[in-house]
Amino acid sequence: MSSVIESIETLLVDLPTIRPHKLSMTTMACQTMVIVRMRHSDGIEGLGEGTTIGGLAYGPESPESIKCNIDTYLAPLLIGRASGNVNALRALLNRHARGNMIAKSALETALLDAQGKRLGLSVAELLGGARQTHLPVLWTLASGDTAKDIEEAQLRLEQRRHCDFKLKIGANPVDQDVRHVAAIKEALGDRASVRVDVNQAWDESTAVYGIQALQDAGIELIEQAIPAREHAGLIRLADRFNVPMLADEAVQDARDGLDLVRGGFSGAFALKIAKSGGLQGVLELAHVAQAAGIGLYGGTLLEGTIGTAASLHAWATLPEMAWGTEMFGPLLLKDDIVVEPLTYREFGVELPKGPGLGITLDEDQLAHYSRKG
Ligand code: MUC
Ligand code: MG
Repeated sequence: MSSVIESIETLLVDLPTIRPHKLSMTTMACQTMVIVRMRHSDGIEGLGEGTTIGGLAYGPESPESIKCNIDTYLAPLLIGRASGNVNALRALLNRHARGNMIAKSALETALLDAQGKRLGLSVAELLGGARQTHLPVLWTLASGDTAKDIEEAQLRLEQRRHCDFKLKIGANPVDQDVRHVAAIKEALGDRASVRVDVNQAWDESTAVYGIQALQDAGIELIEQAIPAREHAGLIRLADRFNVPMLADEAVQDARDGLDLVRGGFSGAFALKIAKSGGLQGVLELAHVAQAAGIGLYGGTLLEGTIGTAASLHAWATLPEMAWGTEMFGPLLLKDDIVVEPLTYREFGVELPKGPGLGITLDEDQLAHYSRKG
């Protein structure tokens, strides 16, 4: 008989960040990942990760709710089912559980990792094959201090680690944020592309004022300036300014993408496996964007190595993305729970080689950082 899913274990893993990471809605000193270990009757283990930012600060799922909902509702749907048909299992989860996109993403990742290991293929190969194996990666400057951010950016440039920078703004009054961003852009000049992420913090009139000033300062991309559900406002901002708008929280899945496209949106989409419920969902959104001529950006919810590797396998199947990626999550963490970290070099990251995700857990590190009790 073919393999069946025997057990699904979830672990909360707390890893400290290398410095406080300040966003408009929270400051992170630690990242909590939900690690999924899915064991199958053929002895294969699939790994997955479900991660968000700042407990409930970023979205409706917290690490604790992800773990609880997998353990209580989602794992029982999967246990005892045949392992290999990821499409059927994804449909089953969607039929019986609404929302919970991060939890579903973690489970789909574990299913794909296991299937890849079973067939001797990488996840990118399972998805049709990689079109790129070295993906550009930007760095987010979010120390909360202008001088420190400039120093950090200069170091990353010297190391040839990153040459694109995203600044987290929206926590301070708009004039203060604009001064901060303009000072960083001026210090870096043409050596770096500087973008901002407002994480929904402005209303539309503040956005009109702030974006005009940021455009004048030479900022290249404005991410999610206004609340997620204000699609019409985002379309108006995209029409009004030359600097492009990047939809992040506004575009969770293909349906959101289609709504924005139908409304005449002309900016770019941030893809995240966590927003779309996994790799297949995020690729559906990517395909809507491609059909509409919308530029793509490979986004993160600051996942660790497993979630980052899963995202990379999905991005690798796409043509080069117009705005690159921000798959730097593991670099923001002081330590890791895998045997071999991802390879960051020449302003980007290498796609890990399979089978599956191409990632092996370090059991001692996992035990050390797993939440006890
Ligand atoms: C977000 O909204 O883009 C991505 C990079 C970062 O620093 O925060 C995330 C979330
Ligand atoms: Mg964002």
